[in-house]
Amino acid sequence: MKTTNLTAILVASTSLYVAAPTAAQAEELVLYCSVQEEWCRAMSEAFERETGIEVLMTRRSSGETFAQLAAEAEQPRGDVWWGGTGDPHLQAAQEGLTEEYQSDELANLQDWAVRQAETANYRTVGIYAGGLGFGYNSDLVEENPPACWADLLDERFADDVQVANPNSSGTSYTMLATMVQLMGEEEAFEYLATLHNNISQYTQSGSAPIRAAATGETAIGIVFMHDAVAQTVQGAPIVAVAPCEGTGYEVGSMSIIAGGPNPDSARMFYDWALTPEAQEIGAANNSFQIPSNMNAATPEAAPRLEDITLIDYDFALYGSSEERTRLLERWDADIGSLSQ
Ligand code: S7P
Repeated sequence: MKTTNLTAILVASTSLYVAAPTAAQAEELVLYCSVQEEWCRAMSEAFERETGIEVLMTRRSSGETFAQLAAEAEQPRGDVWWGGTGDPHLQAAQEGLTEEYQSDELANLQDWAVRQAETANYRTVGIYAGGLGFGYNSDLVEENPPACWADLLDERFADDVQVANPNSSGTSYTMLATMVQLMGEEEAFEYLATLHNNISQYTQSGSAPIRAAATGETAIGIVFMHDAVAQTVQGAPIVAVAPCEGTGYEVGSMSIIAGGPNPDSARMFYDWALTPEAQEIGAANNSFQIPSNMNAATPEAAPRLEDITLIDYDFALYGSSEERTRLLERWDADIGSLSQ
């Protein structure tokens, strides 16, 4: 497997020269991957072993990958976008950046995964799910640990909370959309402005805050609960929390990029990635989401959706181009502009 260099990708995507496809390229797959690097690599290597098709993989956060697809729309360079939160996959579908495809494996998927496909007219599909929450370092927070979103506003956590920037991170956009749905938009932005007083850093990647909490750099990281659990499983003093007021969740998704250079490889990867065997690669690589294939084993450590108070997340609305663009613009104006 080759992991493509980010600079090379950016140079390639702005170049006016497009090489004609060759026979050798037909045996390649250009994979844009938005889960943890370890899982991206394991998936790429397993697909190579399975098919002999060489995988050129790049890992980027969900919002960044969406931006890359949009930037490359005239000359698509990628074949499949695998993983990452569902909202930007839905936006990509609406904007015609991804291609309609229905796999035979659809019949074996959980309802939430099929609904995701239906919402996008089959231009994307759900591959896993997981609830949003936060994690805290129990060595740093020994008394009265936070249990609710409201607790994160406590002055004792000044400069001790991290969350990602919602422009680059699907995790953080899920939080923004969750707050708007939980509280109403005005109250949500008031909450985020108050929370800002406790934020030490808006990271680029969604899971970076919990890695920082694991090393003691911060006390609390707002992340998907499975990303917090991944740290606990590796021995860090991290406790994952499902916020008491209720919370949103993601339907992690996969899409075939419209006009990509290797459409046959793309469909092969898509079908394979929906099989139980491929979906079980996550748990073996420290990723604890709920797989979308009903026949795939759910990792023992995975936070169960039925144990979390979930809101009825409106994926169609918050994954729409208009609403995602509008909310991100408002976040930039109201929150991103505040000094750190
Ligand atoms: O770590 C796995 C995971 O949380 O990462 C994806 C996420 O979109 C990538 O990080 P960003 O927040 O930086 O976009 C999630 O889909 C996935 O569960």
